[in-house]
Amino acid sequence: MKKKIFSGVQPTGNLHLGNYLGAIKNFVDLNNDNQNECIFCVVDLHAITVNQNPKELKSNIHETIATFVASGIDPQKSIIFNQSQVSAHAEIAWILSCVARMGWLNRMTQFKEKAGKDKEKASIGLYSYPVLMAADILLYDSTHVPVGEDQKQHLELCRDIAQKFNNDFKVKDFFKVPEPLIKKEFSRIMSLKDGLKKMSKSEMSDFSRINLTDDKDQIINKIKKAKTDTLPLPSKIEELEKRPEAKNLIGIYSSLTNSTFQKSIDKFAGKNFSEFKDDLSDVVVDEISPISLKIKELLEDKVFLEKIVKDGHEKANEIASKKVKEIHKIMGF
Ligand code: AQP
Repeated sequence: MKKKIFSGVQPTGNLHLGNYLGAIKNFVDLNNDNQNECIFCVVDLHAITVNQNPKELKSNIHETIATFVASGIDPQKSIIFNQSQVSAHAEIAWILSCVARMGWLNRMTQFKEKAGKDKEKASIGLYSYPVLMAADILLYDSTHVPVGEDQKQHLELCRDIAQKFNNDFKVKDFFKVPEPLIKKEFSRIMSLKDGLKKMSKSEMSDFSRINLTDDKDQIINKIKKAKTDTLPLPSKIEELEKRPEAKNLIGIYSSLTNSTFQKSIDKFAGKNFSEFKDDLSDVVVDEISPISLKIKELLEDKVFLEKIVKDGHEKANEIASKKVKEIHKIMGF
């Protein structure tokens, strides 16, 4: 049985090393495995749960597609498309929002974090975002969803919604209950300025993240300025627990060198941060610079980028429309 893979990235600008190591790098590996059918979506309907400038959104959509391709996703093998172009996503999100329970959504920590103290002023879309995410996944009979650790809770909600729909309408296995694909180690990359906060596109300081469009000098400079502590690097994993910034940087190094925490710790034990940061800069530059250059090159060719999403849209729409017809029948519409 082929695995059906689905995942999305919001076109909210500043795609960063966290998005890459937590999600996109995984997408590329899945794309390269012929046992998989992959669909990667630019989730622009999710992006508008917070204010967006339409011009910037358009350019961020192009940048996200360019990032997918520059990172190594092959549009001939995988479907790449734009969520807003397939109207089934919004329609099925409505139906699923009549299945999901308020109590389930009230538990979502991402809403609490993103809405902050002013939750009365947050959009309804920000609150119901995980239901739209469930529609995205379930429309394509996805079996596996590669995401960063921060999306685990939303995926559990998606599974609950699928099971409740199947039970309520007595349609056993109609919606496939998807499995998360979350890397065990290094699944959450933290801010370079605060090891307790996740690296994020919307963080004000550009020095908190390595953007996938950063050039060599910017990467070196950001790593040089990354927050650390005054101690030398430890020799035991347990010692990292109280040192979040050191843990994060060693995690990034290990992830990029396909190594383990322990091996990286063994390599740098007792050394000072400036020595480690030189090596870290080298591996980040080696991985990210070619992607950054390729993104810039692809962004010059908007016709090519538009063609990718047009082709992807046709394929995605065909699959989704079939599922919508079946859902209509089940619902009695
Ligand atoms: N810091 C992170 N570490 C590991 N994985 C991460 N992801 C995001 N941040 C990290 C994963 O990247 C994928 C795409 O994320 P998204 O664009 O859909 O939205 P997000 O999770 O809300 O990303 P940001 O950067 O945190 O954006 P803002 O600042 O707008 O909230 C997802 O699979 C996610 O897990």
